[in-house]
Amino acid sequence: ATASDWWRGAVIYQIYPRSFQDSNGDGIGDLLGISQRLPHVASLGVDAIWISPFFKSPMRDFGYDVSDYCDVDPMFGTLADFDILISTAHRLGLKVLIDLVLSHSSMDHPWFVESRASRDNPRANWYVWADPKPDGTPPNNWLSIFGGSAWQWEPQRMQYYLHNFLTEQPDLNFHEPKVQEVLLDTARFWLDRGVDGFRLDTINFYVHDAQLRDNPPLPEEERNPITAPAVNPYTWQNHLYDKTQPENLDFLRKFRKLLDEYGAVSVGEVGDDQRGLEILGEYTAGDDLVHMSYAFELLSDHMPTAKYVAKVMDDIARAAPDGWACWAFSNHDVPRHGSRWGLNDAAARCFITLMMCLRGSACLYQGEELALPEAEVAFEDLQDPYGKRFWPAFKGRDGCRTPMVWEPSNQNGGFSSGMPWLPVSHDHLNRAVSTQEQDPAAILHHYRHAIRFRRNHPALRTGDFTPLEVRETVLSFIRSDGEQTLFCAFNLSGDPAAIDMPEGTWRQIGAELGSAGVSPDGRLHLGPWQPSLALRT
Ligand code: TEU
Ligand code: CA
Repeated sequence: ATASDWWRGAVIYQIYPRSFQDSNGDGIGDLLGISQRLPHVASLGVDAIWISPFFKSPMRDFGYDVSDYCDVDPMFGTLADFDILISTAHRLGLKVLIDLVLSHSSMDHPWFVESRASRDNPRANWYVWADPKPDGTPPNNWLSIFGGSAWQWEPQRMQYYLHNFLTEQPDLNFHEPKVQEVLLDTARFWLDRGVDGFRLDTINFYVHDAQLRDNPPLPEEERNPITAPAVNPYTWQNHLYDKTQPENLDFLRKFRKLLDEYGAVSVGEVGDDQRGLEILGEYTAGDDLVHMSYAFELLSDHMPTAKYVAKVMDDIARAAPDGWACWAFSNHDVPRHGSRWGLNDAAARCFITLMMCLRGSACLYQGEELALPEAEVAFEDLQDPYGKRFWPAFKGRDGCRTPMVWEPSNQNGGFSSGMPWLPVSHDHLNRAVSTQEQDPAAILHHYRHAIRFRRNHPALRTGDFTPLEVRETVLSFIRSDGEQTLFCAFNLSGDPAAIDMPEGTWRQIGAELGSAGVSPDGRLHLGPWQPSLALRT
């Protein structure tokens, strides 16, 4: 692997800036706070950080609605604070990825303010405008992920505009070349400031069907009853036209050219329930599109079985033989995986060890290394507009966005001397960083061991993946880069399991991860949630 290939097999730590560290007591995390806490991140042994948006924004979607792409929101600090963050991170050996939300802007962005004012201003077609149907209803049946029609009426123009997310997040019109140009310029602005790359929000939503054709309904047998229209009929449509158009690739190619000028990298978020891995393959194939694609398969509602993990690895090998995934268990959009999957401590340890042994890169979400459970957030404290809209069927995303806990003594967990924007969860205080630091048996240390284990084994970072034994709850596989070959086995259950070692001579490794050794009977006897790791000699 070369230095420019650092992203292959990298571990990326996601920071949600509102909730990481507040440096000035206003209850909201900020860039200086992040800089203060970066030594903790570096101590985990990760390669990079991904910082969720900190750009100027009215915060209707907490920064995923940008009103100035080239400035820091005053709530988070200044451009000078960002420069400090970059230099601090680089000094600590961390690469910095920032989160570009190019598919839509905030409705407060000056471009939209101008665009909405009339049908003949210079930015009139920078957003997606369409006439109503003769009866006044929206131009087609496209739906917003956050509920309702994807079209919003604008009385000034007497037209509808498209918003795939909140009505406050109008979609930019990628069919307009000037829009593409100006967005590439914003990326250049940050590259010139020294970022190492980008997490790109919702890249398959960039381009829409210019003919605005209706999406067909999903056939009844393909509809998932759990994502029932009681919450949002979005997933019961076949999204042929509102997203994932072939022209997305043209823009991504231009974007990649720019990245290559700087040796920078990209992680593209491709959210598609119906064609996820296939699109991942398409968007990361070759070396002229995104480097990696953020995969949703391990963000599943239910705990992945060993069989499911094997199937996902098999599916991706087929659908994306030249592609590169970035796996995640948790992020700022879903309930924390410990709670989502109902994991005990042993299970949580086993899953991170497993992730560090999978082919692909990995994103960890702040607080995951502490095994924080999902926080209970009362309706009165709710901040997420998505949650407010669908409560109580869907409680929104605040439960995974509560502040980090650094010290147990302070009532705000060391996050802020003021009143935090979301309450610090009481259940989190006894898992604070400083508490776990003092306890060698704490999961925080396990995360460090697992991340270091991957770092120290090139075969885990870039080697190929060959499944050996796949059962419902037991999985073994080989990772090999030609020079180094590792055997990895996992018991993803609370019951003991026995498994055979493959042919050859092996040396057991990974004692610090609780790796099981071969028994006198020549087999591996795995305890509950126990891995076994070995190196071919
Ligand atoms: O999320 C995109 C998004 O909503 C998908 O993850 C979606 O949940 C999935 O496709 C299920 O259908 C990104 C950000 O992560 C999120 O915080 C923002 O709210 C959203 O974009 C809008 O910018
Ligand atoms: Ca602050």
